[in-house]
Amino acid sequence: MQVIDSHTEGEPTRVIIEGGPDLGTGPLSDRVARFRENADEYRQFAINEPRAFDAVVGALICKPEDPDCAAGVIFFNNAGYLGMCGHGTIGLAVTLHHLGRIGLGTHQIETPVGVVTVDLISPNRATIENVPSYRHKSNVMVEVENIGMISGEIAWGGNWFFLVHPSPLPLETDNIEALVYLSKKIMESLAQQGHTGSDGAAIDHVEFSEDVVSPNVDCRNFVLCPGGVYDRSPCGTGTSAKLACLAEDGKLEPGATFVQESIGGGQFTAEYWKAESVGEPAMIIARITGNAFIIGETKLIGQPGDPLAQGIVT
Ligand code: PYC
Repeated sequence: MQVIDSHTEGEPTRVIIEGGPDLGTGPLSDRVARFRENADEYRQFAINEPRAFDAVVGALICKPEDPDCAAGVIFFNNAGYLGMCGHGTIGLAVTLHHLGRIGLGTHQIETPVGVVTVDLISPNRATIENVPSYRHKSNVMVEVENIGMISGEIAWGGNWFFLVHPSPLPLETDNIEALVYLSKKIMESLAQQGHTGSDGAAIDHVEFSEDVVSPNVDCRNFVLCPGGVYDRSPCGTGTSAKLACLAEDGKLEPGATFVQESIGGGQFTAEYWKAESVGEPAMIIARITGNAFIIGETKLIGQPGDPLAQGIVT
């Protein structure tokens, strides 16, 4: 299997460019189901230790159904499959450009949850225009064993998020272990207490955020991803969900710049406008800009007789 690795504001993306599964044709939502049911060993091979580590997000390039799209993509990680991935789409665009498959400018990319637009501003900087995002519920109370009640919002940004603001713990790197522990407990409690997205899907990302008093940054965040690791970037789908909540509360005007910083210091510059939508909930379109850099071109090998040829399956 041939892969290209990049990082977007610190968060890795591994794009499979050769040797991935053939998932046939049809909507990407059907192809991701085939990937999960019939070809999950490819995900494990590409993403599990020792070939990768838990924070890596994989991206399988697929032929798009829509001829106007430059590519289709299915994102996956150590736990399974993602609807969309903001940092991964920026990494994918930079990778496709590195391969000479796309030029600078605007391209459409098909994902299992809809078409996104990516504007490749330079070989290492891109803006994505995400699928419509919205807040599903506010003031959701979840009881976390030995911790107490935590209040948050449920929002869609291409994945389902539970957003807690202000963060229950200071967003400092010394607290990462405690933040991972607490956000995992919240994610488990959400599932146990029956909180889901509007479509009944699991809420598989938890975001803590805090306002930042600085001329260059508006907000710092910490995002727990489905596989129990935190996003090293400010999380594109999480930032989209956050913008949807700010828009609903009238705390951020359409077109106003919002700089989101990750706990590790990577930054996304974001803005939104109101999507044309009928009725409730009100939808927004988030635009997220960030940098990505190529860090490796690798051939992944599985030798006969290797008991861990699939990687370490947990
Ligand atoms: O950037 O949307 C994102 C993302 C989701 C999971 C990891 N990164």
